[in-house]
Order: sequence, then C-alpha cells, then structure tokens
Amino acid sequence: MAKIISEVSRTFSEYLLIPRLTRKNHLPQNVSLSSPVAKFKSGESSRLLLNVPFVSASMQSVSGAEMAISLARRGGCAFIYCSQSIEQQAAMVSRVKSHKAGFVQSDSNLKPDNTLRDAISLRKKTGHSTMPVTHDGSRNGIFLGIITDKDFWEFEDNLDAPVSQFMTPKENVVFGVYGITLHEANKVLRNSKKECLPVLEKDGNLHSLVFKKDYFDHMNNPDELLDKNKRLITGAGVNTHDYKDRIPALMEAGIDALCFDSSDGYSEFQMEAAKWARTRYGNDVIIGGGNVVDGDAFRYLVEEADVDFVKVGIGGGSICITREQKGIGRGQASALMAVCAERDRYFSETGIYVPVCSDGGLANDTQIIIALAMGADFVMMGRYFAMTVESPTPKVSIGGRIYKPYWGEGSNRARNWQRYNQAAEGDSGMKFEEGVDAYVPVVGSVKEVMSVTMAKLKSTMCNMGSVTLKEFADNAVLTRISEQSFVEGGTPNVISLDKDLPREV
Ligand code: MZP
Repeated sequence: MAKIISEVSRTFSEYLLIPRLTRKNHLPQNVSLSSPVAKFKSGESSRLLLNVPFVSASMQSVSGAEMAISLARRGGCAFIYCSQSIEQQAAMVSRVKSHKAGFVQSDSNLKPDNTLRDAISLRKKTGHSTMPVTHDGSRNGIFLGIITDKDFWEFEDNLDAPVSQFMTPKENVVFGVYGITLHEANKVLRNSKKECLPVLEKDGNLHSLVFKKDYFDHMNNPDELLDKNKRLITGAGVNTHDYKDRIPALMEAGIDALCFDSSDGYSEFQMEAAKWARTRYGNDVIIGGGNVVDGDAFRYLVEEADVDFVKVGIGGGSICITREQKGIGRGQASALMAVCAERDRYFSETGIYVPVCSDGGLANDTQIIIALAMGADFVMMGRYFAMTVESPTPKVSIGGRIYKPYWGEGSNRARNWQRYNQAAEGDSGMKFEEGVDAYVPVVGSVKEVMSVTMAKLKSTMCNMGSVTLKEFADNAVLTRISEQSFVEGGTPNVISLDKDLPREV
C-alpha cells in the first residue's frame, strides 16, 4: 500500500520568523550575503561563492545574456536557458564572459575602407559606439586608429566616405602596451582624460580595450561577481539528452556553473549525465542537480551523481502546472526543509557541505527571506527576474499598463519537452503542457528590484541577530501561522489609500 507522509505539504507564506536578540554589531552595513554554490569540505572554501544568494531561472523568458551580465554585476548569477541550440547558448555565454574584464576583446571592429554607413550599422548591431580600425577589420588585426560616434555627424557627413577619413589615426591615439596592469591603464585614462585605452601588442596588433566607464561601473557595483580573470560569472542550464555535445561547448565558452534543467531530477538519466561531466572535467565543472523534493533524492544526486549543489522544487513555480497535470510535487517550504535536513545530516556524517538552492514559487520578498532562513543557500527565481527590464522579452502595453510575457519551460510556447521527460525514441514532441504562457508587470531594472529585496533581507537578518546567511539559518526560529494571523499581518482594519480607494487622477 502507498505510504503517506504524516507532515502536510506547506508553503513559505505559512511561516513567520520570531526575532532573536539584535546586538549592536547587527547592522545592515555589516551583513554579508555571500553564499556557496559548489560543495566543499569542512574547513575549505567553496569553488564558487555568490556575493548575493540570487540566481535566475534557466528559462527562455528570463535568462539571456543581458540578464546574466546585469545579475553578475549585482553579485548573483544567471543560468542561461538551454531550450535553444547549443551554438546559440554557447554564444550567449561567450557574450557574458567577454562583456568586461577590464581588458575587453573588441567585438566592433572596422577596416579602413569600411564606410561611415558600415560604422553606423555596426554600432546599431553591437550597441558599441567606440570602434577600433584594424588593417583587416579583425579584433586582433594591426591597429590603425579608432572611430567613435563623436567623430562624425550621421545626418551631415557623407556616409559613403571611408572611416579612415574620420578616425583618429594611431599616431594621435593614447594607447597602452600589452603587459600594462589594469591599475596602470586606468591611471593613463585618468591622466589623458580619455574614455577608452586601446592596448596593443608589441608588434602593433590590437590586444584589447580598457574603458573608463568600466572602472566607474566596477566602483558602483562592489558586489560584482567575477572569475579569477576578472570576467563576469555566468551559469547555464543543461539537459540529459544532448549533454555530451552541449557541456563541452559551454565549457569551451568559459561557463562557470551548470545546472540540470529538469522538473524531476531523481533519475538515472541525470546521474549518468552528471557523472559523465565529472569524469570528463573533474572539479573544473560545477554542476547542480535537481529538481528534488525530499532527502532520498538529495542523497541519490550527491552520492551517486556527484553533483555540486541540489535544486529543490517541483510544481511551485508561478507558471507551473506540473502538480495539476501529473500529480507530482510538494509544498515548497516542506520540500526545502526536508532537503536541508538531509544536507545537514550528510554534512555531519561526511564533513562535506552540499549547497541547496530553493527553486521557484517565491511570490514576494518575504518568501525569499523565509526560504533563506529555512536553510536554502541560494534561491532561483523566474518571475522575479522576468519582471525586470533586462529579461529577454519585449514590453507590451495591456490596459494602459506595461507588462512582459513570461512563460514556463514546459509550456507549448517554450516547447522544451526534453525538460519534462516527454522525449521518447522517435517521439515528435510534447503531449501535454506543464507550464502556462502568461504576463508579468514590468517593475524596473535588476538593480532597482534587488536593492529593495536586499535591504529587506539585511534588515531581517539583523532582527534575527545575524550578519551572515549561515548565522541567519542557524538562529532562525519560525512559527506556523493560522489563516487569521495571516489576515492580521496585513492591514484589514483600515482603509488603505493604495488598495481600497481609487487614486485621484
Ligand atoms: P518562479 O520563480 O517563476 O515561481 O519559478 C521559476 C521556476 O519554475 C524555474 O526555475 C523552474 O524550476 C520552474 N519552471 C520553469 N518552467 C516551468 C514549467 O513550464 C517550471 N512548468 O515549473
């Protein structure tokens, strides 16, 4: 007969935190949100630490290159979606990795006989207004000069004239020689009052560009998540079907972390794929398994599949109808607590800590806070990031408000039937949907949205007498709430200007 777990499946909104003693050092400015992604032995440090415990979901409507750049600049990490061709996904990863490293490989280059019209169309294509001119138009060709949009007037100058007539020729360009440090390069930029410093090899070939704006960007984003070569960190989703081709392409592109994008990761398919990656790349690969909702599945992925982190959540996603369609899943709070308990047991037995990611179903900032208090090392979110200007979808106006489309990876629109184990030999595609096609309001940039959430999180951590996420989870005391106390937590006894009264126009 079937076994029935006595504990009811619970969600985050059923809990509240009870404050602990706040000491004088428990101030938001003392809080660190650093969190491990890859497993590590007691006393050692993780191969990858987030500066902010937020990652974006591997979904078409969430995590493209722009999201990856923006999120890494704020200290988190995007998992670029895998429901696209291997080449397209690897190209997105390359775009993020080459975005800025202090020394940027130029991807907008011209030949001297290219026309101004060519320069304008290149600028439109890449969005870069500073374009080096090399002898053959390649990024590492012999450097001849540089042209920016300040060097010509698009509506006045002859657009058929060659760029060589408008560029600043090499003899008038301030440049650095390869081997110069970033610190020295920034000093040259400062002293020469220039915006961009080309760095040339000894033989005159262009090596890279250093931008003044990148220095300011870096100073304004102290949480920026960088690899050892000062490139932005990014992750990518993978599947258990084409992993033998996809993972090598992503590794080649410089990926930092991978995760299986699967609604049910407790499978031999995932175990085989993860082991294949580990055998081939050893500890150079960081790979997350999942999704799971109980301790047995956590153990399996850790012991049999040798994954670095485990993702928790089936059916809680805002666009997800897996529970309804297939009857599998678990309340996200119960699932997370069960998996975190197993992680802690595994740690006390082996001395190996395997980070846990709570994936999906976080409907507001409070739920993010509760998930971290319950022991999640980091959270993966779709809807939260889909609502930002950096998500890859276009804005649409509905009834005078601005929205963006947001759809599940198991929806007909994404057609990611591989994610949902609907891929049988000779099968032509999906038979039923597990996700919906929806809209979410646009709420601002990743920076704006995250700064509010982080302010709330840091403030709560101080209420809980903690300045690290580990202390936060260790100190957390939670209480279950009744429906009535949930209502009491709102503002039921006053007329709210925001919710209950029409606004004056
Ligand atoms: P949310 O943050 O929008 O609530 O949930 C995002 C998560 O939902 C993803 O990270 C993924 O695990 C899951 N997801 C994505 N597509 C579907 C679907 O089509 C889904 N059912 O459940």
